[in-house]
Amino acid sequence: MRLELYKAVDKTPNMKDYDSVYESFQWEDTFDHFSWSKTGQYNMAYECIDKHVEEGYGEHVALKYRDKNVEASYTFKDIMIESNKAANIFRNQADVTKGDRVFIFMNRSPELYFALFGILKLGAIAGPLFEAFMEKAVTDRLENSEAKVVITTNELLNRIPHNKLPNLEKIIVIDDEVNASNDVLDYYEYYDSADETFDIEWLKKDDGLILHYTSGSTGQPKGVLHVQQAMVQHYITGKYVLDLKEDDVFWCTADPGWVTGTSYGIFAPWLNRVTNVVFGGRFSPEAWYETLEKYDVTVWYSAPTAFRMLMNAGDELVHHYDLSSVRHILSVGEPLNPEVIKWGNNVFKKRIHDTWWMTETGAHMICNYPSMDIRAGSMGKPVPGIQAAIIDHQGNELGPNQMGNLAIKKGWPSMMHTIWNNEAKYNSYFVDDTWYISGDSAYKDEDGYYWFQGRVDDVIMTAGERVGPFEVESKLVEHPKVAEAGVIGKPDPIRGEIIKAFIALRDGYETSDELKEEIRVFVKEGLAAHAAPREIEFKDKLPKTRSGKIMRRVLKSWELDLPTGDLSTIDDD
Ligand code: 6R9
Repeated sequence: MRLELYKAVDKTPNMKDYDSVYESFQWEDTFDHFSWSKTGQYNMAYECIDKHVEEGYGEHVALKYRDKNVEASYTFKDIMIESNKAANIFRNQADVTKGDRVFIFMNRSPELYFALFGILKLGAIAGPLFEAFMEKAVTDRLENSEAKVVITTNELLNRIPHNKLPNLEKIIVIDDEVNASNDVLDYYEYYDSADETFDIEWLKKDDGLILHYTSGSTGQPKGVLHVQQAMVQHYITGKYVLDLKEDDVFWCTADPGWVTGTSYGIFAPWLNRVTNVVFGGRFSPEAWYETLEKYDVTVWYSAPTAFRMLMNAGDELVHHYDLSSVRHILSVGEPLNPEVIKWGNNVFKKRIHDTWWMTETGAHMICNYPSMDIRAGSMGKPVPGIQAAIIDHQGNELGPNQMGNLAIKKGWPSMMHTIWNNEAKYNSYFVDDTWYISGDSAYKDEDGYYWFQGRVDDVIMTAGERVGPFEVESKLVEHPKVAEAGVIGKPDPIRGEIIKAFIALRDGYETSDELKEEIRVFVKEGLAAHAAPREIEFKDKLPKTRSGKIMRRVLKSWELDLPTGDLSTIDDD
């Protein structure tokens, strides 16, 4: 039996007419919504949580959490108090202050969300780390950001090589029975006596908010820094794209280790004061349908891989659940294929709305809106306030139906502020200091709809997760039997792409299936499960430029059985 009656949510879209809103929209028009328009002082935690309590919505349910053991519900007031306690503990025990990088390395749990807002209330920069990261992935990120504190659990603690990280002062463990020491603190030892009130640290619009590490085609993962003013875009896209309204129950399935899990798994719903569902367990079609049904989810944001996995579980299963509360479904992360759209139409009697954006853009860029005619296969049209274009390598705008680089006019509120410790990398994203170059190729049709074509670079999108080949290759060559490795994305019907590694062994080692498995496990345990190659092929030698750079383009051609093209045009850098 349902615990609560489903409250019907008004089905009229928040944005009733895309064209006229797009024409007249100014970012400034949204500023009134925020307290800083009067005070000049910013803090994301205040706008997401405390403000709602002050305005009389303290008892409104903010978070509904479930995993296989726990089910819990928290009001905005509960989260305010819990995050105040967290902020006090972090300040008093670990001396966290404004601008410090504090990482959260936890599986999804209510405490992760309390800790995150505790960090933000201190004016510190939160760095979420995906729970599947193993030691190398964790070390690279903590080292690059010079993190001062990590919040974690007993299970993940041994993946943080404390002694190799001179800047890391404290690790705070939120768990039962913590083995505390000088630098490893037991959160609950301080919890009962921690004050329930906290004076929020007020910030400027360009002060740091969150640091997400993401992969490019070369180099180590880079730290994309977002700042406080990103909230303008989180709020307005929550309203126009997610179509969030009072009484909505929203579920974003992404983990906060990825940008979708923070911008839309945390900030957008809470800036819009809606109930946010978090499912902490492993994926299973039953558990997912059950979550939709149990919480009467009205707006659901997920990814093509997840939809394809549900689709594979069969339509029969769906009939065991009452999914009639769902009124709006959205997708992100990979191309949304027509079969999935068809499945959505059948099963939910709803059109799945595609949204396009990236870690670096911080929020939605090109989307399908409830108010707009959708063209299946198109990513939609730019968000109000965003100017997009297709440009060539020189930065010239191309006309309709011409394929080129998808670019965005610099200066939107949620644009990354910098790449941590790498100004040159940041600058390399822009042409003429005007256009941000996405790295995706696309074209625009006569009516202004954008159509995704692929990545310009070698970045792999596997099951909606962005994996840089370089990071995987670097790990592979650490294996004592591997001499050289080249990694590509291989098309896959469920996951979009899978990671395939071409490997040349050191002299004296024989190829075998056991060795493939050994290498896979090596990456899985050293870097992350999702970064481990699903396929490995041994080669005597890998194709390289004269300077020794592995030519992934040639590997891809081998894989797809395409001509390898004119090899002399490959960059010789
Ligand atoms: C939010 C997120 C960004 C890359 C992006 C593109 C791919 C995202 C897409 C899409 C086709 C869509 N991508 N949305 N491809 N259709 N609707 O996913 O961020 O992890 O940084 O990945 O994902 O290639 O460049 P991130």
